[in-house]
Amino acid sequence: MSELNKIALKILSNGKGILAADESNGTMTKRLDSVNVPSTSENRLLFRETLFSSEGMKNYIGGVILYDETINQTSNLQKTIPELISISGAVPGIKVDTGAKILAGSPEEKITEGLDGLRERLQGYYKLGARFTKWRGVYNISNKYPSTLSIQSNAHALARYSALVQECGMVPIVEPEVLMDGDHSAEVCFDKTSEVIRRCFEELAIHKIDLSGIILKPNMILAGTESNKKISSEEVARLTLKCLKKNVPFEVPGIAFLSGGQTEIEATKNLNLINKHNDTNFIMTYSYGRALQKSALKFWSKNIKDTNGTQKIFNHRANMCTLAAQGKWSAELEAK
Ligand code: 5MM
Repeated sequence: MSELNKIALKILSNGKGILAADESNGTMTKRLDSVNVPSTSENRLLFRETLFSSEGMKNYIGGVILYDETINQTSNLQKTIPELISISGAVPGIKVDTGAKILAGSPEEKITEGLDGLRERLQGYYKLGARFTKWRGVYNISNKYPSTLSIQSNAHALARYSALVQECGMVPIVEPEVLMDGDHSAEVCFDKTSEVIRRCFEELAIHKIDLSGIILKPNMILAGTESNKKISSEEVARLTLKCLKKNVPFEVPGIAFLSGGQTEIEATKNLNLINKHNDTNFIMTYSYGRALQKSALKFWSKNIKDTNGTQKIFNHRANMCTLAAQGKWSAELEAK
C-alpha cells in the first residue's frame, strides 16, 4: 500500500468524511453576511475553531479542507489550526486553486486557475502540516454547456494539479463540480457529469497519476434547481451509482460527494441511499461544506459565546452524515 493510499484511507475509512471549511474570504463573507455577523479574520477563526475543537471531529471527521488564511492561523487554544485538527485524529488539507475565472474563448464558462507557482506553494503547505489538497473545476449546464473547451481545459488543469500534489507527497482531491443551477433534467445531469468525469480520468492517466492516491469529489446526479422534473432520492442514488460505476477506474479508493446547495437533510438522505445500494468497492462518503455547517453557523451567529451549543449542532450533523456514509441513517435517528 502506498503512502498516498494510506492517507486517503485514513481520511475516508470507518464512515468518516471530510469537512469542507475552505470557503475563500469572499464566500465566507457571503455566509457570514447571511447571518449578520461581520466577516473579520477573528470571526472567521472563531467559528471555524469552534467546529475544529468539537467532539464530533474525533468520531466523524477524517479530514478538514482549509483555506490559506485559516491554515496560517493560531487558535485561541494556542495551537496552530493544523495542530488542532491533527489532535482530533483528522488530517489537515488545503484548497490550492486560486478560483474559477472566466474561460477565454467561452466567456460564460469558468476555468480554475492556480497552477503558476503551485509546486512552491505546496511545499509550504506541507511544512504547515497539510497532507491532502483540493482543486475544484466548475461546469454549468445549459443546451450548449459545458462546452468541449471547458471540459478539456478543466480536466487538464485538474491533472496537472494532481501530478504536482502527488510529487509533493500529498493526496489530491479531484473535484469536478457540475452545478445544480438550471432547468435541466436528471438525465442531462447524468450525461454531462459522465462526460466530465470520463474526461478527467483520461487526463489523469496521461499525467501518470497514482489513482490509488486520489479522492474524487463529484456532485450527485440531480435534476436542476429550476427543473419541474424532480426525482426521488432512490433515483438520485441509482443514477449516481450508475454514473460512477461506469466512469471511475477501480483503483480509486474513495469518493467524497459535495453537497452543492442541497439541504442538510437531502444531502444526508441521498448519501445514505447511495451507500445502501453501493455494490462497488469504492468508499462513498461526504465532503460537505454547507450541508455540515449551515445549522451550526445559524445557531452560532445568535449565540457566539455558546461554544457547547454550536458544537452540539455540528456533532449531530456530522454524526448523521457518518451514519449515511455507512447506509445506517434514518429519519428517526435524525429527529432524536
Ligand atoms: C467550502 O466551499 C468551497 C467554495 O470555495 P470558494 O469560496 O473558493 O468558492 C467549495 O469548493 C466546497 O468545498 C465544495 O463545493 C463543497 O461544498 P458544498 O457546500 O457544496 O458541500
